[in-house]
Amino acid sequence: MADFKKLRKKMEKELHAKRYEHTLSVAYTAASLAMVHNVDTDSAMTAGLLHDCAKCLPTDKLISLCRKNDLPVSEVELQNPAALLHAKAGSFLARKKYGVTDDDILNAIKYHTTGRPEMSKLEKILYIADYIEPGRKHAANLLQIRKMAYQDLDQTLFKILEDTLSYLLTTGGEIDSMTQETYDYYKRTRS
Ligand code: DGI
Ligand code: FE
Ligand code: FE
Repeated sequence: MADFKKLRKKMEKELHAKRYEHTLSVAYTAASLAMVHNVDTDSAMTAGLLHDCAKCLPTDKLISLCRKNDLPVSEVELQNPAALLHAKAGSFLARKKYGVTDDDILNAIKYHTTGRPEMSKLEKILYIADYIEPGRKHAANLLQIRKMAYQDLDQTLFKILEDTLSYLLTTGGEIDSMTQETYDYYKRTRS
């Protein structure tokens, strides 16, 4: 079993207080979703604890970390590094700095902001937990989405993607090609 106490201490040092609190909330929300949807709770806790581990790096560090380690950076990611690059960089650090070897956990971290087509259950759980954790207050339809999350992962994922895209459209945020691809894929395949 992963040493959650150690990981928690490391994240407490690495993150600002509010981001650390969000991290704990995501970890426990992901674990509760894992219990309901028959996914390994240790993996969900680990993914939750580490998902934003690169979120508090300054932008220049974030970009240089990606460049130095040959992580591909798109133009949209470069324009929105705090929002988009922390997931990719976080997955890299989870492996290199925090010793995670499980690819499912690493992918859950890597795609927690944009999602991707054909997500695993763990990937969906982290993506959803990040959106619904109790500290989140402002997103549209939160009450409905929180209930849905404990019943149907795919339906919830699609609803969040839909709301995220319409939020980005109203705020003029640039849409990452992976966010769009994920939305298109789940729109096409949804039952
Ligand atoms: O790191 P968190 O704040 O906990 O949450 P997150 O990693 O899910 O997302 C960070 C932000 O990225 C959030 O405000 C939603 C936004 N986002 C998701 N997809 C896209 C995006 N922002 C842009 N510009 N483009 C996207 O495609
Ligand atoms: Fe994040
Ligand atoms: Fe987060």
